[in-house]
Amino acid sequence: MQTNGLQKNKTPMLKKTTQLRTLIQSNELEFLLEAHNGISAKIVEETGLKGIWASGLSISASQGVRDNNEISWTQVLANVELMSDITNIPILLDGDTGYGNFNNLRRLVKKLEQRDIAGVCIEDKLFPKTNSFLRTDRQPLADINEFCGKIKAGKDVQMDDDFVIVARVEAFITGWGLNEALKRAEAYKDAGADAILIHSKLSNASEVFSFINEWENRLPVVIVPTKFYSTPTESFRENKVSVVIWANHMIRAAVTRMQETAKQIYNDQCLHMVEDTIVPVKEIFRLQDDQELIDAEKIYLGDSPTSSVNAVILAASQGKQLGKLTIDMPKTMLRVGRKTILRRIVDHLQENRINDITVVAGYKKEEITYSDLNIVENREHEDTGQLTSLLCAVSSLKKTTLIIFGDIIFRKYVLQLVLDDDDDEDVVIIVDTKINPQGKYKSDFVRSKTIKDNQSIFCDKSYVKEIVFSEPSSEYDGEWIGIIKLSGKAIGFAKEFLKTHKDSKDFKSMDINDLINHYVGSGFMVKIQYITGNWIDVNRVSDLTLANELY
Ligand code: SPV
Ligand code: MG
Repeated sequence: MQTNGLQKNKTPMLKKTTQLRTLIQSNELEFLLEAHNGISAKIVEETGLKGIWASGLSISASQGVRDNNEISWTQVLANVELMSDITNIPILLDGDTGYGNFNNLRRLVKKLEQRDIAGVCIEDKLFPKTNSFLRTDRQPLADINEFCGKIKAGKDVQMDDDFVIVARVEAFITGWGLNEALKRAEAYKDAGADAILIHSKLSNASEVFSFINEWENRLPVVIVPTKFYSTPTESFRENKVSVVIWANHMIRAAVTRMQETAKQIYNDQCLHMVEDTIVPVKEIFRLQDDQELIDAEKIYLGDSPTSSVNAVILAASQGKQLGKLTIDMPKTMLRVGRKTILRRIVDHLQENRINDITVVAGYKKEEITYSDLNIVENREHEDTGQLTSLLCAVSSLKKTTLIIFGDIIFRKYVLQLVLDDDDDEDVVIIVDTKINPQGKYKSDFVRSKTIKDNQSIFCDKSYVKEIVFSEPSSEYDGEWIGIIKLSGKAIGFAKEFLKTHKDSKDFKSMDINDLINHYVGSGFMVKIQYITGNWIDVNRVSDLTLANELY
């Protein structure tokens, strides 16, 4: 099977189970750090730590519930699956008591293996468990035989020999002494456990060290120094601890920063003070590995018919007829509903995967602040026409270029009509058939010719005979709305036209309609795609009012 670029870049890794087994059996002191969801797991992995503790306490806390098996085991499973999906280091799940008896544990092990979780730790208490630092005097221990049966059942059912089962001894936690702890550890070892987690609630490591001393490394020992955090790590090393679990520090760190941030936002009712104290959104995208999706899209989506199209939006004019509304901004930046006119056009383009967008700005160009656009300037916007603006964007006339007026609002399908037109013509324009002959405002009206095409299911095709800037009249076939697609020879023609005419005395007053007529006069077939309504040219306050009603 042919591989693709993404898979080739993957370095082969050891199985997660093998990684965890190696870590537990290594002669060095090793560490696991708690994580409770996908993003915290990823953050743990990025530090270089070799493994993750999927803490029951932290997973519960992150959902706002108690560490008393209040969330179901399948909810835990779903959570740990997401953690595993996003990371390459092994996860040891804190499986509490195994969520029931031996049979429940069998099912848990099966489901964990299916999700690439490297191991599970089970504790010798009763379901539903209570956290080891709460009401410990009232916590009964599991019957030794019953717990051994559970371990055996788990070991019997695991498919991968390297899957790890850690048996957690809670004898110290519940007030039993060293002998009980040793007795249990021994039994759990004989039942097949891969390591013993010896837990303690003391603020020093005396209990765990006394256990280790007697235990003599018959199985690797795992500890959780949440309460005896002040014991130096070097002592753990000297005492031949195998693995230290930092069990809840990611959730506690998150809670600290969330409380601070929430309080600050509540007090300030604004974001100024917090913005620089938290990660930028960009960092979230990085953690989510957005880049991988960009790369994958290149491979799997391929070049869609529109991805090689770019756009030029002519948005240099102030829009004086809009009066006060355009004193401080160009009309392209006026809002219609929740979005500016320009943003609406850009969104339609981007929805069609057109991301190479150039805007020719002029009046109050600094008001056009969108960072995803390439802005060029027509400095002479006050006394020049559309072709001067187009000249400012001449380097943006590429393979297939859409030119769009920056003051029109149109429905999404209008853009699709012109993009989907894959006939051979190099110039396609959108024309509205609806003309109000009583209308008083001048616009670009079109006279067309129709050519019969019996080959096509759409039969007849319409082409521009002439485009005239004039008062409306029924003698025209429609109104050009200000969207034109140029491709093939039409691109070179436009560049040549701009070059040869730019110094002529009437160039300053020339508009795109002049270019269209030059296309027609030079033998280009300027194809028409008709629409009926569904767009608004925002020239006056009444247009804006209408646009706000409709969009
Ligand atoms: C956990 O992290 O959920 C643990 C360790 O089981 S402790 O909270 O210390 O019991
Ligand atoms: Mg726990």
